[in-house]
Amino acid sequence: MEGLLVEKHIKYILSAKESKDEFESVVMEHLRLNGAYWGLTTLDILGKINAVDQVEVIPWVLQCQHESGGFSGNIGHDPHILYTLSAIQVLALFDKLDVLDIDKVSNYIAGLQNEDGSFSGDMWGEVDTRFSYVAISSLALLRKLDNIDVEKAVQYILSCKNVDGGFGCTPGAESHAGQIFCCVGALAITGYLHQVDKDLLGWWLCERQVKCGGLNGRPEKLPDVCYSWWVLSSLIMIDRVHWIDKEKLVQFILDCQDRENGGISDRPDDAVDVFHTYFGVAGLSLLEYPGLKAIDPAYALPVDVVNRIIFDK
Ligand code: GRG
Repeated sequence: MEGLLVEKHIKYILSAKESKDEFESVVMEHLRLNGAYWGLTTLDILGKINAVDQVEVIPWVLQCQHESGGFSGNIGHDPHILYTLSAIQVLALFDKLDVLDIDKVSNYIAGLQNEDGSFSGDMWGEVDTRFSYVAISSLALLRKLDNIDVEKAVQYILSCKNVDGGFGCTPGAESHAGQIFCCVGALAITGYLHQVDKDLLGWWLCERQVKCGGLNGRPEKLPDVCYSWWVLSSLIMIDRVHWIDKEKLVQFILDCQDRENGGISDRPDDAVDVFHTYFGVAGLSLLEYPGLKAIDPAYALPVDVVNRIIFDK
C-alpha cells in the first residue's frame, strides 16, 4: 500500500510559488483568504508552515480588513463573516492574533447576530448555521464569546436539529454533514454537546461510509474526500468515531492522491485542488495517520495552535 506522499503535497501547495515566483501572491489572487487558510493549515499539519514567509502574508491579510472590522476574501472585495474567520485562523497559525484590533473584529461579528440568536453572513442578511459556527469559533479564538448572546445562539442551532439526529442550515432544512460539523462544532466550543443525541447522530454519520470506504455528505450521494473532515470531526466530537471503518477511509483518501504532481482530489482520478488536499490531509490527521500534526476537530486548527490560544498551554 502506497502511503501519504508528503513531499509531493508540500510541493503541490507551494507550486503556486514556483509558477508565480511568490506563493503568497497566488494565495492573494486566486485562492484568497479561504485558500490561504486551507493551504497554510495543510502545510502546518505536514510540518512545513515555515516554507511560507509570514512577513508577506500578514500585511496582505490586514489589507483585506474593512472599516466595519470584517474581512473580505481579497483586497477590494466586500467583507463577510466566512473570510473573517479565515483571517483569524491564518493569523492564529502564525501566532500573530495580536496584530488585530480585537474589539473591532469582535464587534463586527457580534453585530451580525439576529434577534432569534442566528447569525447573518454579512450586511445582506443570509442566515445559515455555517455562520453560527463561524461567529462562535472566531469569537472563541479572540476570547470574546461574551460579546454575543451565547444562550440564544445555542438555542437557534438546536432549533435546526432534525428527527434523524442531524442538523441543517436553517430550522426544518435537510441534515447535511457540512452543517452537522458546524452545529456540533459550535456546541462543542460553547459546552453544549450534552444537547446532542450522540447515538442517533452517530448512527446517521457512520451511515455516510460507502462501499469504497469514502464518506458522503447525505444519503444517496457520492463520496467526497472533504467529508473525511465534516463527518469524521463530528464523530470524534461526539465520541463515536469507532463506528466507522478507519482503515478503509484512510485507503480512500490515499487513493485520491495525484501520485505524480501531489495534491488530493474529491474522488480517485479526479483533478486535485487545495480544498480537497486540505480536507484529505486534515482527515488523515484525525485518523491519527503517522507523522502528521494533530488537528482539533472543533476549531479545525492544529492542536498546538488551539492549546496556545484557548487553553494557554
Ligand atoms: C473552519 C473547516 C472550517 C469551516 C468553516 C464554511 C464552513 C465553516 C463550513 C461549511 C460546511 C459545509 C456546508 C460543507 C459542505 C461543503 C460541500 C462539499 C457542499 C456540497 O454540497 P452538495 O449538495 O454536495 O453540492 P453533495 O455532496 O451533497 O452532493
